[in-house]
Amino acid sequence: MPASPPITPEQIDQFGEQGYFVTEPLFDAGTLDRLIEACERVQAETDALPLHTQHLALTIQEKLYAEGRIGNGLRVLERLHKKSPICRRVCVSSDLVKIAVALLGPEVRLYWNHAVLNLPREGAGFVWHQDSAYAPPKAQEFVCCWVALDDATLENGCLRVLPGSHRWGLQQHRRHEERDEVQGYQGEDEGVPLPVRRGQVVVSSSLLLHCSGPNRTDTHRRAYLINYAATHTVTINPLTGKPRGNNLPVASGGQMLYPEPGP
Ligand SMILES: O=C(O)CCC(=O)C(=O)O
Repeated sequence: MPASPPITPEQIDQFGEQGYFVTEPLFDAGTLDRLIEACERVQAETDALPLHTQHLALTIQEKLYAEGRIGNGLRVLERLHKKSPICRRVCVSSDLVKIAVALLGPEVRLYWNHAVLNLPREGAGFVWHQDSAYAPPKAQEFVCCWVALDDATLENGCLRVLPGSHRWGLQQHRRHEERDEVQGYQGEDEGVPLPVRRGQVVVSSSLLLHCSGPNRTDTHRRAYLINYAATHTVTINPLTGKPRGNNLPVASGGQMLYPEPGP
């Protein structure tokens, strides 16, 4: 029997038509607090490394942030499933896997996960982009789960989406002049803001154009992003001979491979 998904038929329809939907809170305060603690620990451990070691430990995107080349008051912490048991548990054993199975089919892999910390008063947010533009091969479509670790508001930089833009296919992305980000939409449409309470999840197609706003408050706006792909769509990296991304199977035959309470 396939796992019963914690989403409604209406949400599945909205995902198909508009490219996203917003869940009710899926995580309790204890889990969210533990995720925040994990982010703080990983951030502190990275910052405590001597700069040359730090740079060896960082991914290319993290290096750009560390060097201030993105310089927009954001911190990105990647591959948290390898650095924190609670992050791994959320990636492999939570309702998110059931949502991914409902949207992608019975064979699902964890494709990528990272936390975004939009810093108090400093964070500028992300420019319009499709997540597929960051993920080779460029046109791959996967499912992105944006888990709010804090309430996300218009003031602190909640997500904005362009409903239906996932149907436009992969847009040409140009490097932003001031930030080391790519931008896939230059139009006038301000999109739809998605303020959410902590624990709610914005589930979107990786082809949906989205951005986030600046943080004009004195507190953090943090989110944990977990991406899942249908196993057959994950391509092989010719350099390593291995499937791209985090490459961790999380569901097979429609069943979670690590049902609660986690491995
Ligand atoms: O959390 C945010 O501010 C947006 C993050 C985002 O769009 C991304 O990492 O692709």
